[in-house]
This record gives sequence, C-alpha cells and structure tokens, in this order.
Amino acid sequence: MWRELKPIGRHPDSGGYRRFAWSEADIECRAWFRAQAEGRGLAYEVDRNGNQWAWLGDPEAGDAVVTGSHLDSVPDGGAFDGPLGVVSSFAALDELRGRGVEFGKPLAIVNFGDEEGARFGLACVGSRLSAGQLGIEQARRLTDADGISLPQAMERAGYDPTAIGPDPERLARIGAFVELHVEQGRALDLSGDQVGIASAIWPHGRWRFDFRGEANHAGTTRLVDRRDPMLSYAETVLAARREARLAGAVATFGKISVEPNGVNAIPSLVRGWLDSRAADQATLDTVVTGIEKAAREYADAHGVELDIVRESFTPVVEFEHALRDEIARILEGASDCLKVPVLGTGAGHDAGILSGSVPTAMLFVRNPTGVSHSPAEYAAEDDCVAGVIALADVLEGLTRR
Ligand code: HGY
Ligand code: MN
Ligand code: MN
Ligand code: MN
Repeated sequence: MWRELKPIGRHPDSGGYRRFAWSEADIECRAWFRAQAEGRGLAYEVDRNGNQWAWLGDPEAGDAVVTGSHLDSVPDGGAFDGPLGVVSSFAALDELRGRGVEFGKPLAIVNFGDEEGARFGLACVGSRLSAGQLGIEQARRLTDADGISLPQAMERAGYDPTAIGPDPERLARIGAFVELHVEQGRALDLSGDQVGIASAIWPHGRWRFDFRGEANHAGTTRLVDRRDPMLSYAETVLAARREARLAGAVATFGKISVEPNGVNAIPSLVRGWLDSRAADQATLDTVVTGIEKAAREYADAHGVELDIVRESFTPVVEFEHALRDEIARILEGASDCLKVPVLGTGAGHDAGILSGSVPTAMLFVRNPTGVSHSPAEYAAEDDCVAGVIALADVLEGLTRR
C-alpha cells in the first residue's frame, strides 16, 4: 500500500510532497484510495464535499465506527502527515479481518479532502463543509493563487461541486471517529512510547496582514521619502516572535506576497499571513492583540496603511473524555504498556472539526524527529506497525461495544 502511495506528488530533489487539493497529485491519491477500498470489497463512495468513504457493512444502520485522515499536503510536506492515518486504517482493517473479527457495527475509512488548506488558504475544507462549519458561498468563493475557484478545481478534477454543503445525515450515522496521525512533536519520543492519545487541540487561527505603502524606485527614492511596507512587515514578524515567546504560545508568518515584487521597486503592498496558536483562548487572544497593536504602531511609523483580516479560526478542541478513556482502557488492556500517554497538540485535524458533531478521538504515532510539514517528518516502521495494531485494537473494541 505504502509503496504505491509514497511516490505520488513527491518532489525528486527535496523529497517533499505537493499534494494540493484537487491537483493531479491529489487525483492520483484519490484513485489510490478507491483502489484500496474496492480491492478490499468495501463499498466506495464520494460525499457531496468530495470526501472519500470506504464502507464495510450498511452505512444506513448507523452508529458506525469510522477511521481515516487526509491525503493532501502542505507545500513540500512530509510523507506521514495524513497518509499515515489513511494507510493505517486500511492496514488495521486487514489486521481485523486476519483476526476473524465479526463487526458488530458498520465500519468506514475516510479520506477528508483539503485538510491542509495549502491551495485555497483554509484548512479542513472537506470536514468543515460536512460539519456545517464552512458556509457554502464562502466555500464557493475560495480561490487559489491562479484565481481558480474551489468549484472549478473540483469540476476539473471530475468531482461535482454543485451540492457542497453540510452533511448532517451522514455525520449522524457515525458513532465514533478515530483519527490516527503521526505526532507533530517529540512528546512520545521523550516519553519512550510508540503510541499516544490526544487530549486536546490548541485553539488556532490564520490572520492576513495587508501593509500598503507607496511603490517607488529602489535606486532614486531617498530613504526619508519612502513609505515602505516591507519595513512594517519585517518589524511585525519580530513582534510576533516576541509576543509568542512572552506568552508561551506560537506565532508564525510563513507566507508572504509582495506587489509589484520587483528587486528594484519599493513595494506598494506586502501581504503576510500569521498562524498563531496557544494552549488556551485567553493566551491566544493576548498574543494576537499584542501583534496587531505592534503592527499598527509600525505601520504608522512608516506612513503605511494596515488592514488585518482573520481568515480562519478553530477554537480549542477537548476530545470527549468518555471515548478517550475507553480507548485508553482498550490499549492498556490489549498490550503490556502500563499507561498510554495522553498529549495535547498545536496541530489542527479533521478530528478536531468533527468533534463538534461526532464523538472523536485521535491516536498519535511516535515521530522521533518531532518535525512535520517538512520532508524531514519521519516515523519508524516498527512504530507505524504499533500504530496499526493499536488502531485495530481500538476499532475492534469500538465495533463490539
Ligand atoms: O495547520 C495544521 O495544524 C494542520 O496541519 N492543517
Ligand atoms: Mn498538517
Ligand atoms: Mn494532518
Ligand atoms: Mn528604471
């Protein structure tokens, strides 16, 4: 399985992945998903938002146990973020079939579309639409850097975009959703565990800072005459690091666009995207308020106009304790490990989006590098196998309850 998936969308030089939603690479990944599903005799379907489902048993029966993750990536992403959860889901099903498990409930494996938001700028589009957390018109207006809209991209990929929107009936048929994901940190590496359970997802958001100055000649314009938005932007990046460090949070300006983007032209517009996250809402508010205040001061100092737009936000997700504790009992009962570690994460996930509609849980697999959203992301084979066995144990336990 892994061998067929691994080369899709992989950059030969960096080894990183570019599997943007509805791109050629994503279409290939989706074809891979369908082949894995149909090759196992599972009932394959695509929902109104382009999420892919592979069913064992009758979806209409309700109380389904669902597992899965996403196959898309950030630019130059790692091999495991998303795909490990989908591959492990199929492998866990194979394991359960090998055990001769009788499934007391419908089981499904899902690939949620566009989890990373790398193409249209909003994360978890597939799960947000289904959970009713993204308005249909807002979704239809999403456009990529080439001005291609989400509906156009779906259509070009051969998917019907006309029915995108909330899918409450489908979610109502799910009794539990469990997402296995590579850990995007080193907590398990430090604790010496192969698998952990998620406790919570930090609140996090994305803000766009538009610094408007005055385009002019880089060689002939005196410094005193300049209204250079790049300066205000640069000082704001440093302020973001300062505010985050003071608050024990994180803040990143990872994306920037400059107009006219000429080496010998003072920019007219510098657009920077801030990603900030903190363990609780109050801290996140403090950090972002501090960054915004500093940005406005820097803009004023350079005669630059500043607009700040909050493009997306995900409140804190506390995974439901009942399901989380049941999964811990299953894992601790099924193996000789004393206590399965329970850990929070700053990374967003489809499970976080679904947690508002469906009992959800997450399993993490050790990543000794702690690195993610980078080709350096890694999980050792024996840890991946441990993740599959843990997921199989959890699915077996949940389909029998
Ligand atoms: O941004 C995130 O946390 C997730 O990887 N989409
Ligand atoms: Mn990710
Ligand atoms: Mn992910
Ligand atoms: Mn000239």
